[in-house]
Amino acid sequence: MQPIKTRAAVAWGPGQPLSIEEVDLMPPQAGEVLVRIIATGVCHTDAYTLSGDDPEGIFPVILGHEGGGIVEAVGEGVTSVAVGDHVIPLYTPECGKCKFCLSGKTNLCQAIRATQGQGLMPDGTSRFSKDGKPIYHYMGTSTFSEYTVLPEISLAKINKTAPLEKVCLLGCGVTTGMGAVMNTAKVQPGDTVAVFGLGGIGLSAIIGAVMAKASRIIAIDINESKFAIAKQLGATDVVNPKDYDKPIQEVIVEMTDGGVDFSFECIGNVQVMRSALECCHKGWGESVIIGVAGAGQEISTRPFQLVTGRVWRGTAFGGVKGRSELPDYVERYLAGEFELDTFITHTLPLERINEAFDLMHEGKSIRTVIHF
Ligand code: NAD
Ligand code: AHE
Ligand code: ZN
Ligand code: ZN
Repeated sequence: MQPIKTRAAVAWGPGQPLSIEEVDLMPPQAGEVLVRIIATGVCHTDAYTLSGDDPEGIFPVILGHEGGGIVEAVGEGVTSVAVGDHVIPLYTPECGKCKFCLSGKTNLCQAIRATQGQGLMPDGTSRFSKDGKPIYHYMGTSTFSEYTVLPEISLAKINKTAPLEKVCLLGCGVTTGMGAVMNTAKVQPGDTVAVFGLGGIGLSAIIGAVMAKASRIIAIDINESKFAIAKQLGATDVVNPKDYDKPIQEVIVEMTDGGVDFSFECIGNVQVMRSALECCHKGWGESVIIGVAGAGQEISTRPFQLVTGRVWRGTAFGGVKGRSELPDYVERYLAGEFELDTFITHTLPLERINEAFDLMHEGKSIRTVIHF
């Protein structure tokens, strides 16, 4: 197979708008797959890396990690996917063989984590270039390109009847929020829950809490325009911290007779992470960090918060193992267990992808889905 040209949104440097370019893409090498991306969501993590706050951020790069696509070609030795298969790219791959995959304790496969973090394919090189100069991959997925190359272990093969322009959201946001509640926290019927931040992740956590039959779901955001959707999805209470002259954790502790059973931080704000921990019930409350914080930022609390039984944990991709478990999320969507339309507040062609970032920063969108 010869190299091809592909339309892609290139991030040439931190803080710069993406630039739509025709770039060169090398064919898939051994163990790699060429995928035609049909649609991709824009997640806050793309904006985080574009901003320059990501310690692993590297430029020039093709961002995007919430895609849905169709296999166009396979490299030597690829057996688990074939041309025409519908796939969701995985920034958390699943090799099934590494210590992490075999542990049964985590979804954080480490088989290719080092090269992925350097913006490279597992052989240490990039498939993307422009005028002979390499452009880096992002999170092993680079879905802001019409065509992209991924390792075979970074693809979940899904039901062909699923609409890719919707289930692309299961490539990150929706799976992360639902999985954090059901997989990481394992919320049980009757539990009380607080969700901080009502973007794509927080709203998906609300869906997860409803599915887990939580008795109370307190949705917290400083942007009240998010409250209607939160209530529609099942939040029982909505709270704006700006309405109170005391710390929001005190407000929630008072509302819940001592604190919630579980809280979820879906923003990436280290002060809010502290509030999320401290609004948990003494003795057993657990707080799950989902939000990604900028370089150099650290969390803090009084150790007494943990001595007295609160638990602080975190989750990536909702603890979901992409190849073995994500196809079932697609089936559950197809079976009508949850919906995705509410999340897709905007759709745009690739050429207008910068508007998706504007909408996110202005707090006007939940998810913009980009079409190619
Ligand atoms: P988003 O921008 O769509 O939503 C964030 C929400 O937080 C907004 O509604 C905003 O109004 C609200 N918010 C901001 N500051 C607040 C504050 N001080 N108090 C209360 N609410 C506040 O973002 P998203 O796409 O939903 O992503 C949320 C976070 O999750 C980001 O940090 C993202 O990088 C991270 N993330 C992590 C994972 C993971 O696997 N751990 C996966 C996806 C996203
Ligand atoms: N590169 C950042 C960390 C970014 C991060 O935590 N990414 C999450 C996924 S966010 C998806 O929207 C993740 O999967 N983390 C696990 C991992 O191995 O990257 C940094 O701080 O260096
Ligand atoms: Zn994401
Ligand atoms: Zn592995």
